[in-house]
Amino acid sequence: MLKKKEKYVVAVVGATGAVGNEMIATLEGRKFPIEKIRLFASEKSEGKTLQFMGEDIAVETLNENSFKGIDIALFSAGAERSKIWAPIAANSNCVVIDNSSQWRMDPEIPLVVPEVNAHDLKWHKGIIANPNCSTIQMVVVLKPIHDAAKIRRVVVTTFQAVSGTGMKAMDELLQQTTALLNFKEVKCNVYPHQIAFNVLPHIDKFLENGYTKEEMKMVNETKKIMGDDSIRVTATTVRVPVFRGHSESLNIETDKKITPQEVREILEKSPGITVFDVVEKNLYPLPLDVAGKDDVYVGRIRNDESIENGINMWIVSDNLRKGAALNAVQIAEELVKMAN
Ligand code: NAP
Ligand code: 3JN
Repeated sequence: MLKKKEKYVVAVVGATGAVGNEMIATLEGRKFPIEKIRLFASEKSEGKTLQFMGEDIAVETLNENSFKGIDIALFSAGAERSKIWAPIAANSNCVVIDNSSQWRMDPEIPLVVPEVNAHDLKWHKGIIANPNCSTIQMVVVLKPIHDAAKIRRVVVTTFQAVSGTGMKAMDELLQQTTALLNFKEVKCNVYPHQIAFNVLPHIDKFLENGYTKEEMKMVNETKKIMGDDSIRVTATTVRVPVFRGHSESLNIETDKKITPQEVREILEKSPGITVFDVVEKNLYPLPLDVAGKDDVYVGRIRNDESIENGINMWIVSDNLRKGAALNAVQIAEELVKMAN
């Protein structure tokens, strides 16, 4: 448990990455009460410095004693690193907020989106898991609807930005686009196919059931965060040539009838959501507009006319902010509120 203090020693593990960079910016932007920040990355980054509050901070590599004196560590260095280092950190009385999939489905570890299940933070034992970006933006919207009209089934298709894959993927989209516009040959290193001017129905590894790991993360994580195993979820996750901002087409079936207007009113009152739905003026959320913003944006709210109790909508959120860094920092803020 976090001890109450005026200011905390905070670490970012994976500080040089796409998510780590955003974590540093989010801690700074939200004025998180920081006494000292420690930044960790791989040996490749030894000698690098990163800026925090106008100061140059040296990037360190991890060792068994790294977490001594650190109150909170935000991890975004991948599941293998989390598997090794999160328990070591927790044993040093450091609370870990882990962005990887390593601990998400462990029944001993809470999986938290503060707008949905901040109450689960009460039972953490030193490690808290941050969900997958596509799950986070979906459950922020599902929860208030579920409270008003129990959700039976969700059919979701995602349109995910390349920043979800990290720095190298953003570089690959830039390189490929530049190459194509200059009539040069395209190189594919990160994705199995060209991503520039293309759409790939494939995120993370394929599993035996024909789904990808990303799709099954959305199915399983949603049930755990919502605390309801009865919600049926089916997902198709797709990579699109967008730098930042994941979009999702959501189809929801509820137990009882709920109208698009009721959904609009419920979502307008819910935390972390902006309804942006003025189709007469061609207004709906777009990743270009939502990049750099905190909320989950919802538009195209309409009846599913093919079933009795169905709603369709379009949701967009910044995958590096609410999908990763912001959610992790919001968890840290909740821990600070709960500290004693
Ligand atoms: P990225 O841009 O490739 O960055 C990876 C980071 O991990 C870099 O800082 C890298 O340091 C660091 N790292 C690698 N090996 C390390 C080691 N042995 N010790 C310490 N640090 C090490 O990837 P990213 O997009 O930021 O994603 C990082 C991780 O965050 C992912 O693997 C995933 O688990 C998680 N993630 C979660 C979400 C979500 O949906 N919530 C979204 C994206 C990513 P160097 O620069 O020194 O190599
Ligand atoms: O691809 C995306 O848009 C989100 C990617 C998330 C991700 C990337 C690499 C490893 C994860 C994740 O958060 O589930 C992981 C992982 O930790 O398994």
